[in-house]
Amino acid sequence: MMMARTNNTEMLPSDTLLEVVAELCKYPKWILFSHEQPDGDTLGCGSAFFRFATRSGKSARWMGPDPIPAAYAFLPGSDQYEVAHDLSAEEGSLLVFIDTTTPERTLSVSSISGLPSVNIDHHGDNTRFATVNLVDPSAGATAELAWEILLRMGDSLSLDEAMGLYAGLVTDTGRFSYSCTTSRSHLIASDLLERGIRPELMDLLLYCNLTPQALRLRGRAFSRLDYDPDRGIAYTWLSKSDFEETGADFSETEGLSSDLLRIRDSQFSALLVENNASVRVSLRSRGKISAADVAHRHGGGGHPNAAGMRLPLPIERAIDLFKEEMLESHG
Ligand SMILES: [Mn+2]
Repeated sequence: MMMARTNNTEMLPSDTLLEVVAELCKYPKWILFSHEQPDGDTLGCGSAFFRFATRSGKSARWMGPDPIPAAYAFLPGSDQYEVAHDLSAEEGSLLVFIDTTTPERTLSVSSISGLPSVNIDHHGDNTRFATVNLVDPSAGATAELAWEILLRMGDSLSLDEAMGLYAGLVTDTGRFSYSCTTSRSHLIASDLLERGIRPELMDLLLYCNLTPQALRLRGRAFSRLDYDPDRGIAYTWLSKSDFEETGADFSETEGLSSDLLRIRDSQFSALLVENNASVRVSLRSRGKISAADVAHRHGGGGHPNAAGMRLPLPIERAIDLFKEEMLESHG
């Protein structure tokens, strides 16, 4: 499998990647950060780095501001994941930010400026806040960068580590369907299969894990779908009472915004979810309208095809604002 990496110039490591590898080798203790509302990529990579550290005699902590959703509890090491909001890092440790656009997206680390840190990400809007910043927007998932890094650390990958990387790769590429998917994504998947990953088992773990409550919640969201056929814009919403009445959890809206784009000729979708005093908006796009642009106007962030933001409004006002904005900007 090394063949794939040496024959393809795209796979030659950048100086920055080698710098990240050098930093990781140098420090005996890693503190791994996953971002808020963690997804399969930030968690899958975190799991892989965490297991790799433990196996290679380093000490590691893995943490983030939000708990790991039940769907990702199968990831190796997730039982040792720490939910925290701030941290005073000990000297001699390396801070490793994974899939995290800005430091605000994870827990706050006091006096981060004085500490060695690496930032491994594929979001184009990453603010390059660390000492060493490996930001590669051409990567379909941070897992692609993590794979390259871990293999450069002079060791093989265990099945546990391969599992984390595969989870990140599959979820962030939308099961190899988004435009961010490249031949490199498939080469890495191929390598992970060679290492023992069984795709049908990963599919069971990652996608066949819904509760009946989650399906009932989806039913509510689909039943009040609003669709503008001229612009190809689909949106729907969920209120706090939808969660109370179905018994579904807030994390169980995962994938719902993408499902709206399954409407023929649809271009853009939004899911508005009432959560405490604000509304969380998940945006998905086929590209004509940049989801990241819409999110940035409201203090959110993400990719052109998938982004999110939070509106400090009651659900009715948030829906009105969304309708007005989509009519004004793209009418
Ligand atoms: Mn990612």
